[in-house]
Parts: sequence; structure tokens; C-alpha cells
Amino acid sequence: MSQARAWAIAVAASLALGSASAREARAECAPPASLRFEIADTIRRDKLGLTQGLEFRDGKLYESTGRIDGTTQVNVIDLQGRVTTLVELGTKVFGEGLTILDDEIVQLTWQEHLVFVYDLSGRLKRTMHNPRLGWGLSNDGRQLLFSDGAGAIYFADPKTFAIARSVPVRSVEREGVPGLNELEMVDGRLYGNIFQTRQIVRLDPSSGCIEATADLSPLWAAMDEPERRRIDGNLQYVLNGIAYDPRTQLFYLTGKRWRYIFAGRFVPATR
Ligand SMILES: [Ca+2]
Repeated sequence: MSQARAWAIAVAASLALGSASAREARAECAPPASLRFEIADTIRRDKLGLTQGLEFRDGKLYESTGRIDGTTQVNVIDLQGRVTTLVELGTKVFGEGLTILDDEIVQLTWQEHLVFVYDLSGRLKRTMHNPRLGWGLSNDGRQLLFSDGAGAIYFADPKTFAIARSVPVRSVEREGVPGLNELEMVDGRLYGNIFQTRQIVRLDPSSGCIEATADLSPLWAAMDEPERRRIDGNLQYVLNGIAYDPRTQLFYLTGKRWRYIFAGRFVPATR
């Protein structure tokens, strides 16, 4: 056998192997279920923010904002929509995901590799280093879970931000689904909105498989006309914000510099 022919056979074999393993990866995930969002209540906030992280705690929403058309902040929003700023970071850094674990507020930054840890009053306790980009952030009660938009979720130590492992985001079609942004862990499942879409996905954080998808277009339909025009008129003002109150089992959804936060529930979509 010539060397060229041996090489050609090797390449063909590796391609066949590649497609077999791609089939295997696809076979790991079942086709996703379809969900829809039933709106139960609407909160009109009195100050806008470029929402990058949202979490529910003690009857209030905690929010991290980015610095587009505003500044990087940590805000508390009560259910009447009153916004109180706990931390004001100005325009030096770009705020991203936020979560609360063991009475510590953790806030990511986008490209600065800084992770800020505050007490519940907003006093800075420590700063950690994130080697990756910072997008969405949540926690499973033990570890931090974050995304960097590049197709994986990462598990990090809440005391040091050391990354223990990562899991690719998988769908039936592909491995490494990009754009997973704001996150929320609920009952062992991770909800995330996909950047620049109207879609929220629910995935199993152990396999990375997307189990369910929801089209959030009904939120746009629920906005008043001037607000919808304002949101649709700026490419930055995308869906981004998922919080959950385990007591009422209500989700709180919003977007970047949206006037409204929508409370409601995900239910199976009927065709
Ligand atoms: Ca969240």
C-alpha cells in the first residue's frame, strides 16, 4: 500500500469515527420539550438598568448591571419596582452575572476577569480572579455555575473561583451551543437565556443537555407599544434576566434596560 493511500484510508477512518462520535453526542440528548411562559404579574421599575444578572432573595430582586447607557451597579428591586443601588462601580468595569450564596453576593465582570464578593448590604468582602470571560452566573447551593457565551458551563469554587470542571452545552443537533447568558438554577436544572434570541432553555447541568426550550415572544406582546418600540429599536436591549422565588414558585424575567419585569410560570406548550 502506498503511503498516500494509507494516509487516505486513515483520514477516511477518522472522518467516519468523527461522524460516529457526533451521532453519539447527539444521541445523548433527547429532543427538547416546548414550554411557554404564563405571565402572572408585571413589575414596572422606577429606574432602568442594563440587566446582566437577576436573583430573588428575601422578597426582593438583586440585579447586576452593565455599563451600556448606564453604569455597573448592584441594585435591589422591590416587588413594587423601587430600585435601590447597593453598589455603584461607575464605568471602570462591565458588570455581568450575579448570584447569592451563603449570604454573599457574587458579581461577575465581562472582560476584566474580576469577580466581586459583597455582603448583603453591598460591602466588598473580597475580589476573585476569573480566567475566562464572565457572562451568566448562578449556584447550586455549593458551587458557582457560570457561562462565558462560548458553549459551556463552568463550575467554580465560591471562595476562590477555582474552576473545578466544565460541561459543554448540548442540543440534539450540536455540542457547544453558544450564547448561554443569564442563568438560574431551579430544582437541579439550569435555566438560561440565549443571547440575542427570545429563547430561554432549561438544561441538565450534569450532562449539558438542553431538555426544554421556551419562546418568550409573549413578553414583547405584553409590553405597551412605546416600550416595545424602545426595546426593539436598540440591538443591545435583549432578553436577559431570570430569577426564581422558591416560595411562590414564580420566575421573574426581564431584559437589558427593560422597564418591565414579568413574573410567571413555565408550563408545557400545547401545540
Ligand atoms: Ca439569575
